[in-house]
Amino acid sequence: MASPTSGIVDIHTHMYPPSYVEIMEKRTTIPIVRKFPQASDPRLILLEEEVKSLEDALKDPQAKVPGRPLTTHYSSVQQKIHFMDTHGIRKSVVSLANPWLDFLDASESPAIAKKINDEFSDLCGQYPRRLFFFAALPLTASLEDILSSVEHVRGLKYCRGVILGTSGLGKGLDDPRLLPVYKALAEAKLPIFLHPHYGLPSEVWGDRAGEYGHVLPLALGFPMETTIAVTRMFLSGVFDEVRELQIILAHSGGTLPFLAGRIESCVVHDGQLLREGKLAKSRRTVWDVLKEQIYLDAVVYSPTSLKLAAESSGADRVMFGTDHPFFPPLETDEQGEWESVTWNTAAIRKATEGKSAETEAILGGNATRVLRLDEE
Ligand code: 5CU
Repeated sequence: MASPTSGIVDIHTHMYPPSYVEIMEKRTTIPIVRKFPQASDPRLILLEEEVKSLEDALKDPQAKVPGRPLTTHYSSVQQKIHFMDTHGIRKSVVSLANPWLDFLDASESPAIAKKINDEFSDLCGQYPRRLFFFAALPLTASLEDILSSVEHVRGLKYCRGVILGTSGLGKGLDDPRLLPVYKALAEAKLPIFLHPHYGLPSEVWGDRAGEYGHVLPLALGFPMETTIAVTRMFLSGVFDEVRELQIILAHSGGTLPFLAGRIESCVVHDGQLLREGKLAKSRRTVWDVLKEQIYLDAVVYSPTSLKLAAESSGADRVMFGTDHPFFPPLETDEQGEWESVTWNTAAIRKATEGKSAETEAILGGNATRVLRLDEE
């Protein structure tokens, strides 16, 4: 077992606290938790691509079980600490997993947000200096309620930012109605942790998608969703309008580091943008925003990709993450080491070989500095 004092910080690690699991148990559509006679653990069904297998399993007890097993890794804080100790992780910034509060009615989301954020705060309080959290916002509620929620979470001792999906108030993150929320978050010094959930429309995966398991929606749909969301933010001018806004992108920014050059080229070759006066010499490029307002997690599983992330944003802006409890080992004991974690630590060490200050920074130093994890 690795030492829990090695200074590794995990900023991409999720939980569904018990009250959120209870909500999912009562639901009839995704996100849903259901028991099936053909499986010992209850199943957690989250993604649009899993709906067909949910329907099949409800009709036929011989059918393949849908979703993933809802093990203690999803909802037990003791299990989180065990996982951290097993992988030498000293501190974690835990967040509610997708789809957060996106599916709740406006009449209930503010109260549920408060309850869940308080629950996260209490869980962190059980392990001071080891656990912090990104809060969830009730984005289906009124602007007034969302801003009250920001006020509430900024007062919670262990809160270090908010986790946000890409839907915003229903029209994406370039929606001007979100500007007051971005301004409130910037003013409260709460970074956004931007995380995908919706992927791409199922049709793009083709007729044979069922043969390929979760690979297409998770390996490609998730990162493209993030890339599109943050590019829309960039094009709409959000980053110029709210210069203090800080955003951490899941999965190393999706494909943003790889596509930033192409985005820039498309911008400067667009006649409409030129006519509208949006191509002034003084404009900030995607590269500027990547280096000034964007942080990237290191959940990318490859030294080649990690080098690109670190070069795009700066090695001082990339932060280790695990995506726990997703991607457990399939053939070894879940209480032992997870390959989905060791791939990422190995990628960081390889990508920063010979530059130990960068290795330490990405594994924990950056998160500690940016998210104030040495303060209690
Ligand atoms: O396996 C999955 O579906 C997921 C998910 O839903 N959310 C996430 O963060 N990682 C994997």
